[in-house]
Order: sequence, then structure tokens, then C-alpha cells
Amino acid sequence: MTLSAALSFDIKAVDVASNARRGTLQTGHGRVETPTFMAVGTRATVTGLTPADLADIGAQVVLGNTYHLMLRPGPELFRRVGGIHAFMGWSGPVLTDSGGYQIFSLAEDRTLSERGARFRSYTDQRMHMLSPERSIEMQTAIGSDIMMVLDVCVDSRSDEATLRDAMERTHRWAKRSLDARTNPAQALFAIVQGGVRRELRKESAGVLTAMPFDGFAIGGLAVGDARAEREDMTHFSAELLPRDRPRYLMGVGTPADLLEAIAAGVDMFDCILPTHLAWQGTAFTGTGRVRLTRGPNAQADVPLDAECTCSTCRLYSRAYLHHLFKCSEPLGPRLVSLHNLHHYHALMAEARRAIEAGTYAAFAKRKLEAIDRHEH
Ligand code: PRF
Ligand code: ZN
Repeated sequence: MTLSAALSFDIKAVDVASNARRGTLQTGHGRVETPTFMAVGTRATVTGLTPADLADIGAQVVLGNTYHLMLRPGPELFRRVGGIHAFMGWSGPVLTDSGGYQIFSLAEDRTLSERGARFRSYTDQRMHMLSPERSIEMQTAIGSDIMMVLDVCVDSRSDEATLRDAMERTHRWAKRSLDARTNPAQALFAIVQGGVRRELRKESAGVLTAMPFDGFAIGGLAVGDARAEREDMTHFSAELLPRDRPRYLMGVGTPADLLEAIAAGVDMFDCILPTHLAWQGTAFTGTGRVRLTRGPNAQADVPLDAECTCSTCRLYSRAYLHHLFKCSEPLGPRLVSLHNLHHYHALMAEARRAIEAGTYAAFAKRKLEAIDRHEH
């Protein structure tokens, strides 16, 4: 079904025993098969990887961050070069986060008001203002295919008054973001907040879905909540969102989190975990996480993951990867980033096939049991 000039979303199949959906998102820069995982490219780069690497891994869409990109290189540069696709050499779809989460987690000397967030730049120590309008203006300059509204993200276990204030301001800012949109070719998603409180999540979904957004995100999770609370909120929130729009769970999570959220009917994910852990020498495999710097890997003349078809696993041994990390060689994090992202994308591809076959619930159960067996 066509949502706006910017985006269309078609659901091809729904699982029999869960709410998992198999869809296709059509953007101005190509198609995205859902459920999908978005590699995090905060500063218009997935650290250490080229767009060709990303395509090899099976990446379909890359995430950039308004907060970082507004400070450096700034909107004028994006306007001059014609946007992020040309700038970073990635011709596929791009989603930009609004800066709401970075204001909450990174900004120094921050003061929040109804107008927006004032904070100090980490690049030149000057004060900046990020308002809903300014975030849309910046995302318009970046030229992302999907923009996110500026939201107020607080600790998910804050007291009710704090959660309510953040949620209500998020709703007012969502309306202002809609009004500030100037380019109909760029989609805009709203973000449901409300912490770990069901009544707030319900209210938030109700207010936001009454407005004409192209898709809806579930925000404010994985910020202080436990896994069980996160799963409950994900299932509860996803069911409150319109069936015909894409659903995006922000900043979550482990392979187990993703399998659970797909069963809840979530279509899109992003998380720094696969790339962040790669830089520490930790790899995801079908039999749990591997810490490559550990002693026994020094002599392990075997692939990182015998089941994996990525270039790292085809060409190099654990011993070689261990050696690269011990010598702080930049090839180490690069090869493990390639593998970890391949692992996440392969999991999504398997999930998509299982949904098409109507066997997702059984598939997810089997995968979750394997993860639990190896990680506990
Ligand atoms: N809001 C925005 N980005 C986000 C989050 C949010 O709540 C989260 C929370 N997990 C990650 N990224 N705008
Ligand atoms: Zn691999």
C-alpha cells in the first residue's frame, strides 16, 4: 500500500503462530526487505567498512545520526554535495535518527525546554540548539529516505510524572516535526515513548497514530529496563500500531531481542552492538559469543564460525584474528565488524524465509534455545 510520495510498504506474509510479518519497504533509493537490521553509520560511515563491504554483507539500509552530522560536517556541506548518499558513496536507503536519543545520552551542558534542547558541541565547545524544526531541517539537508521526529527519551524506569512529561512533549514535538517537513520525498516516522508503563504506551500510540506519519517507532527501551520488561513493552506497543505501516524498534538489541521483537510484529531494527563489540574483539556466532583476545584463540587454526559464509570466516582463522587484536592492527576490528554484521543480516534473512514459510514461531524458538544453551 502507498503511504506517501516517500514510501510504500507491502506486507507479503504473516506468520501463523506469531505476529511476525514479512514486508517490502520501497524508498526513493531502493527496496528494503523486512524484517531488516540497519547497520549504524553514525558519522556517515559504518566504522571501518566501505559501502561495497556493506552491500556484500547484505545490508539494505544504513542509519545516520542527525546529532553528530549537524555538528560535523554540518548542513551546508550536505546541501552543497547534494546529500548523504553522494557524500558517503552509498546509493541505497538511509534512515536518520533525530538526535533525541543522543541529547539524552551524550550531550554536555544540556538544557531541555519546550522549544528544544540546548547543548555544548563536542567539536568546538560552542552552544547549539536542536529543536524539532531544526532536526527536520538538518535531516532534509542530509537527504535521508526516512527521517525521525525529535523525541524526549528518558530512563524507562523513571517515575510516572517524568515519563508522562517526556511523552507529552514528544507528542507536541511530533506535531511540530510534521509541520516542519518540506520535502515530500522524505518519509517521516513518529516515536512512541512512555517507558515501561503500559497505560502511557497506549496513550502515546493513540496520540501519534492519529497523525499522518509514514511509520512508527518504539523508542525509550533498552534504557534501564530488564529484558522481560522490554519484551512486554515491545509486544504491547507493536499491537497498538497500525498494521499497514512499518514498525521500528530503536536501538535494540541482541540476536535474542530481535527474534522476540520480530514475533511481536516489528519490521526494522538498529543497534550498535554488532559493530561496537567487533571493535572490542567480540564476535557473534551460531554457538554464542567468542572473545577473540582470549588465550586459547591464539592457537585456534579454525574459522571464527564454521557455519558462517562471510569473507572473514572463509579466509581467516581465529588465530589470525587473535593476532591482529593483540597487535592492535585495524584489520582486526574491520574483519570482525564484517562478520558480526553478516551474522545479523543472515539472521534477518533466515527470519524472512521462516515467516514466508509460516514457520517463524518454531524457528525463533529453536534459535532462542540455541542462544540460551550457549550463553548461560
Ligand atoms: N529515541 C530516538 N533514538 C533512539 C531511541 C529513542 O528512544 C533509542 C532507545 N532505545 C535508541 N535510539 N530518537
Ligand atoms: Zn563470518
